Amino acid sequence: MRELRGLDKPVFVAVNKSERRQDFSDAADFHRLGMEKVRAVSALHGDGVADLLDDLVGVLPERPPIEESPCDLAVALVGRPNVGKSSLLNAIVGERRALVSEIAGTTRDTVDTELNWRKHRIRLVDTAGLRRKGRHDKGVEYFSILRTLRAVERCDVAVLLIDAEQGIVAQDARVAGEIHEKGRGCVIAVNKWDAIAKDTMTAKRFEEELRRELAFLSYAPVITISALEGQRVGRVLETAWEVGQAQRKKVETSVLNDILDKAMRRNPPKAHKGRMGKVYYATQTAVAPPTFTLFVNQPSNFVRHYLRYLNNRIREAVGFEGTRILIDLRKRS
Ligand SMILES: Nc1nc2c(ncn2[C@@H]2O[C@H](COP(=O)(O)OP(=O)(O)OP(=O)(O)O)[C@@H](O)[C@H]2O)c(=O)[nH]1
Ligand SMILES: [Mg+2]
Repeated sequence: MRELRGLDKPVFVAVNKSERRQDFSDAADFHRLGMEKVRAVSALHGDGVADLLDDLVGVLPERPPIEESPCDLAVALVGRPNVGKSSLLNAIVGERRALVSEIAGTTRDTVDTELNWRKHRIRLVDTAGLRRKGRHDKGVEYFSILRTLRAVERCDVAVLLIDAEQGIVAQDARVAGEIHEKGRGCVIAVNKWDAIAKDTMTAKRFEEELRRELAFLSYAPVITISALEGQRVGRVLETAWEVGQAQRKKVETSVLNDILDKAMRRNPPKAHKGRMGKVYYATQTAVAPPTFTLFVNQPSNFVRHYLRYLNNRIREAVGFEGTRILIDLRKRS
């Protein structure tokens, strides 16, 4: 051990054959040897191995970004542990690619799967579920969150899975917020639809609850699915593709200005400091998410709810299902 310390590298101690020990009182002995990181593991049964791996991952140097093979669409499957992300991946791909189990936290790392779909190349990214705070899996939890955020960052469209049995929980809102903030496309898939008692109102009521809890994602299509039975899993991919297209859609400047003219004539912005708000000219300046720059006389005339009104009119006229739309105001005198 002295030699190991001399190397000036992080050292971890794995105390093997610990499967029979309930409390790990011997750890103190190992700490006395000057080793900071001591883990009781059982190579035979797998106890503690994941935690050890998390310790190791924690000291790895930042990797340069991985060169990703080009694809037409990257879809991330995100959601709380056990919601059925890996099951959905398997159902879409049609074979058992990812490990599925009833133990929350089965998927520990992000797994990419590429598939051909209608002559398009699609990358599906299975993620580790965002975990609730737990005393024993701090490390696991932290890295799961980081991985989810990273998966959202590098996707075009995120499929947010919600558990039909559990309803919407705080973690769902957290991931949803991230998708929205990053301007990624979003499809909401309510999974385990097979497992709940249903009447004719169930789907409607569930969607109402969703819209209330995740109001900012009002643009995201909702699909009720069963990854287990394969119900509507094809629709998920199809919808994700459409959302991806919507994200990259470009509106011609003349069309855009027509939409805005009409909307403003129907419902002009309130005068501010005695002046009427005017849009001289508008143009789409970005895609994914679609961003519209409006050159106006007085930005202060365009208050938040008025921008929402214009936003909705653009959405109505063009159809941007599954994607956020941004309006950017520029003052032009
Ligand atoms: N009834 C029902 N059970 C499902 C469905 N989809 C998944 N499950 C079950 O839910 C459990 C978790 O499924 P996974 O696919 O491993 O979930 P996950 O989201 O990948 O979980 P983590 O990797 O732990 O984050 C398993 O027991 C699945 O069989 C579904 O549509 N209906
Ligand atoms: Mg999984």
